[in-house]
Amino acid sequence: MLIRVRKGWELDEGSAVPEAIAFGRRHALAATGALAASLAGSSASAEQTTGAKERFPPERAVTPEKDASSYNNYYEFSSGKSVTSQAQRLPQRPWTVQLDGLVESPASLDLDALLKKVSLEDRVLRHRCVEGWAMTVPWTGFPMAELVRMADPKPEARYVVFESIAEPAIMPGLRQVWYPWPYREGCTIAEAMNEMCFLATGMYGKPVPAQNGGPIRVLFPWKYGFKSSKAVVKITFTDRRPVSFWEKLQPQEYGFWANVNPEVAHPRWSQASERLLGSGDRVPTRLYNGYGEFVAHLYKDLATEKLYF
Ligand SMILES: Nc1nc2c(c(=O)[nH]1)N[C@H]1C(S)=C(S)[C@@H](COP(=O)(O)O)O[C@H]1N2
Ligand SMILES: [Mo]
Repeated sequence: MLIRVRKGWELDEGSAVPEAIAFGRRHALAATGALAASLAGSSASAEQTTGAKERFPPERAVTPEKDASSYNNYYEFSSGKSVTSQAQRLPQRPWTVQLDGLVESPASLDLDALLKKVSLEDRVLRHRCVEGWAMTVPWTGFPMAELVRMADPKPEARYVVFESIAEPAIMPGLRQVWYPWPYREGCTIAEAMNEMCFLATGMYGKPVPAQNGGPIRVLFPWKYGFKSSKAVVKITFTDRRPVSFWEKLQPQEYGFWANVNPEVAHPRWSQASERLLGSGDRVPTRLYNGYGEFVAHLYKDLATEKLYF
């Protein structure tokens, strides 16, 4: 990406430096809301603004922050879309991410300590929910690959499992006992090492709000949104393919791979197009959510797998 910057909420007070030095022009724009405006234009204008080409061009207008942060899927709180006020009860610090399973270096990582070790970057990414809505969001975070390297998986490890926090005292959705809590998702090690697999701690130039999966969430921009686990507390390396939350519940409808493909319909609806949060416009859905150049190679030898649900 263009600029590797530490945002204010990721710094000790003692190491804070003046905004102009730490954040550069791009962040200064973000702070005034001009970043969203510039990214809403063509990638050419984003290029002029930032002085370089985006690694993952968003190719769409950035979704208004109020829409991306008020229309959420977060079943631990509710099966409705309005979870903002309830989610504020989830403390965002202290936060520990456990690395365990088939690794040489198991660890309990304090989030603030972890954020000092990784290379933070900004990415504007498209998100496609399996339900047929989509958003385009500016995130801050770091590549999952950095965490995989830290864990140092053993040769027999083949999959990575992400577990979300489950706090019954705070999360009323957990009382819906027919769901297989805690929320768990997974991928292959090759997918986790792909440059597009991201861990986000910032959104719209601020900490990721609790309702969007703060303080740390996974992003698989080329897969349906349910793969992108929120509020991750544990990352486990294993030799067995995990059965994830939605797959346990509805194996005919939600699979392990869940790559976006407009030509493979969900059993109950078409996946050919998607509705953009904010504008409400309907646009065609793209294979791998438009990120095929970065990820399609991961699947070339997996023709017998059900890659698209
Ligand atoms: N822990 C957890 N993670 C989750 C979910 C959830 O219910 N619980 N919902 C998923 C689904 S279906 C989607 S579309 C995205 C929604 O992310 P957003 O609310 O930030 O838009 O989060 C995903 N991650
Ligand atoms: Mo979703």
